Amino acid sequence: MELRKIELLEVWVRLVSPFETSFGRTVERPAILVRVEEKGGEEGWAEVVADSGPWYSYETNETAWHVIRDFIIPDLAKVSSPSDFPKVFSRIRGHNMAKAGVEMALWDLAAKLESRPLWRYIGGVNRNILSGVSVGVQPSIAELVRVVRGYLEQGYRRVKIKIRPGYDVEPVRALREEFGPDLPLQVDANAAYQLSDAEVFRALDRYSLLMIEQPLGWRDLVDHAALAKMIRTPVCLDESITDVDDARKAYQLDAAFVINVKPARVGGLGETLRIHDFWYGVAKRPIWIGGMLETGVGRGHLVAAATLPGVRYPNDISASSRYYESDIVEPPWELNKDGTITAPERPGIGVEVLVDRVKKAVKRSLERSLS
Ligand code: OSB
Ligand code: MG
Repeated sequence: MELRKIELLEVWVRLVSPFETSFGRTVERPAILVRVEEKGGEEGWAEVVADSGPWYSYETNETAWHVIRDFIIPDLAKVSSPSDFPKVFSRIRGHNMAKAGVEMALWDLAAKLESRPLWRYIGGVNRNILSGVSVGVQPSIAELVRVVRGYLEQGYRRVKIKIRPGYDVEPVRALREEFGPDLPLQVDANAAYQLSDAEVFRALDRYSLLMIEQPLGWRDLVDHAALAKMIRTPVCLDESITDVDDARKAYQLDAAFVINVKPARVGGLGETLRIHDFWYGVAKRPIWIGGMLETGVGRGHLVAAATLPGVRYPNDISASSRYYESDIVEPPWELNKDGTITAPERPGIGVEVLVDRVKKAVKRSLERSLS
């Protein structure tokens, strides 16, 4: 592919309800939409998910804008396929969300140039992906039960709740009491605990959770390995895995049974595939695909990744309506009655970006010619 142009469009999108985790509360979030265009006029789209503050990771929408504008765009013309991306930008340490935003736009473009759906283009096999829902910390246990019941009625196949010190065993106990032992249930601590909180994990261990996600430090592997030996519940890593090398080390230390792979966190779809091929293909362990409250644009890349054969648990990929009043793509992402989302057969991510709506809402933009 010969790239002709790149555009960045930053919009702020408001969630249908606030999303609260151990690191903070999100009501509205920035999304930097990336549009690349090649010489024949074909386009590719993706999204930078970095939040307004360095809470989940050190990146923000400001650092991502800076890194893309000043360090990625100047060398972007050297890239002639998405798989070149890591080589060309190997000098840039970290900033995976910034990299992923551009890299994934190239994957969408590459698939469209071959008139193939992105999920088939990257080797996906399961067209109907299992959709789970990630439920933020709620103001009360009664409210949590009510919110979860609503999602189950809509058809979501698995529930993940956010936990933090003081809001952990009690919400899990309440959900088990209300919905029984068969509800596929898991928890995500977003690195809010320490190994010395072992008592909490031993208590959670009695509730047959599918997994416990990122209980300990956001860069830790060693303490997670120690915790994994103490409990039966499988340990899942999110924040701690930023590339395939981290995955290899996690395997060597036995720090996790499962990885929540977020394409944005690991620098894009290329690294997603490498982690998949190692964790599933070599280590013979399962992955699933996590989200960052993406708009319909980023959701397209998540859906594609979730069709990979090593995805063995339901994903944090819900319908557009779970996040936004009106999404910025057409058609919006919908949940089937059986709790799956169907990967489209249209080329690329398979949804049209509502460019007029985006341009009306845009907070800042940048356009650079690449030829
Ligand atoms: O830890 O998985 C996480 C959202 C923002 C930041 C971190 C996380 C999450 C989620 C939501 O859990 C997943 C989704 O997009 O539905
Ligand atoms: Mg997580």
